[in-house]
Amino acid sequence: MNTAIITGITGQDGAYLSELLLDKGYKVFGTYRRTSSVNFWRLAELGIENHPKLELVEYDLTDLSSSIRLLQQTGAKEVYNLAAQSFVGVSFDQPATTAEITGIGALNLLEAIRIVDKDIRFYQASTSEMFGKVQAVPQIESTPFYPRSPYGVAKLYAHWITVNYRESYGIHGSSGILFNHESPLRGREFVTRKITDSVAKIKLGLLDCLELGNLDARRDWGFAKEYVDGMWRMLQADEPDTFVLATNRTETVRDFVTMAFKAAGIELSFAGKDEGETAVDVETGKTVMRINPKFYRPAEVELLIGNPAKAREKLGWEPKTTLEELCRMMVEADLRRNGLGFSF
Ligand code: NDP
Ligand code: GDR
Repeated sequence: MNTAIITGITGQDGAYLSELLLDKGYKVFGTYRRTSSVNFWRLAELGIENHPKLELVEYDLTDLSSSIRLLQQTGAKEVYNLAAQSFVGVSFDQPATTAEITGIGALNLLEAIRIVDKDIRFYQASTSEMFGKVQAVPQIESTPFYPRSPYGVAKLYAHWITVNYRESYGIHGSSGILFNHESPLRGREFVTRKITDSVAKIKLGLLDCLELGNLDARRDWGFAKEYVDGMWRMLQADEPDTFVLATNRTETVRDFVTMAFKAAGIELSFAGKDEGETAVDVETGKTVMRINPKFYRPAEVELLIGNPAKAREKLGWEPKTTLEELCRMMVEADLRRNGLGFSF
């Protein structure tokens, strides 16, 4: 039986990847960190919380001996390292913690693989944030990196240590440079879900106005469920490698705001600029979006757009869901959840 470890099982990608591997007949060990109240709502939303082949394991990825024991006790043949302090904004306030979890966490798993069994395959959740202040458009695997946040810097370490263990010890370690991917399971601190959740609340009369930071940032947004399939494909390939997963389309945060309100039947009119920019509901005349400078970042990634040609050619991977479909799916899920009186 195929056996895999997924670190970060409580996150968006951890949930979708678990679903995918369970559907393929894998035994999945999902790791979570100890907190006073662990929340498995995403696994519950997918209906896999109590799946007989899913075992939840407490694990601290900042601890090397804990990483070694994890591999020894599970006998897993594939490790997907998805756990991270993954919020760019927070990384400016907690740079050292971010380095420890997001950077050194990957090293601990690679060291454990080197010690326990070099044949274990490893996936590192790398990110388009490593391109940061972009050096070419669109970005591909060979585009030079220039991270713009402590998160991006930590991820760059994890990326290069994966490449280094591949080259030094022959470990099948692949790095997926994934561009932003979203879904109804996205955390509410990230901009797309913050927008769709707020749009739903405004539509239902539970909120007056959505507050955002930089509306001009451009992102290449895809559907998370399709991206976890790319992760799996990387570990099935004969050779480990580095792959970009992206849609090759970029839109501004402002475009996503317009799209989300439209999906809820609300037409917007924008006025003002910079910190004074607002959006008004054309029908009611009410201001439903305004800028709050507290959401600006000390250094911003202005433009991301990735070309996934290598993944298409070598892995047969392709994004299918359009941004309009994705946005609608997220707004509908948030309308349903808020309508039922809860929202995670
Ligand atoms: P989430 O933020 O939804 O999930 C992150 C996971 O990491 C959660 O399970 C979280 O656990 C866990 N985690 C955080 N801190 C620790 C810690 N100290 N110890 C153990 N576990 C911890 O992220 P996504 O699912 O969106 O992303 C998955 C991975 O892919 C991340 O590494 C992210 O950086 C990376 N990535 C994501 C992209 C995206 O657009 N989604 C794009 C490119 C890369 P808890 O629930 O306890 O907080
Ligand atoms: P990002 O995602 O930083 O790209 O990292 P996020 O959704 O947080 O920000 C995207 C862009 O939107 C701008 N923005 C705001 N962002 C947030 N969160 N809240 C706001 O109110 C707001 N207003 C404007 C941001 O400044 C930014 O430009 C995500 C994470 O999933 C990372 O883990 C992952 O590596 C990258 O995507 C690829």
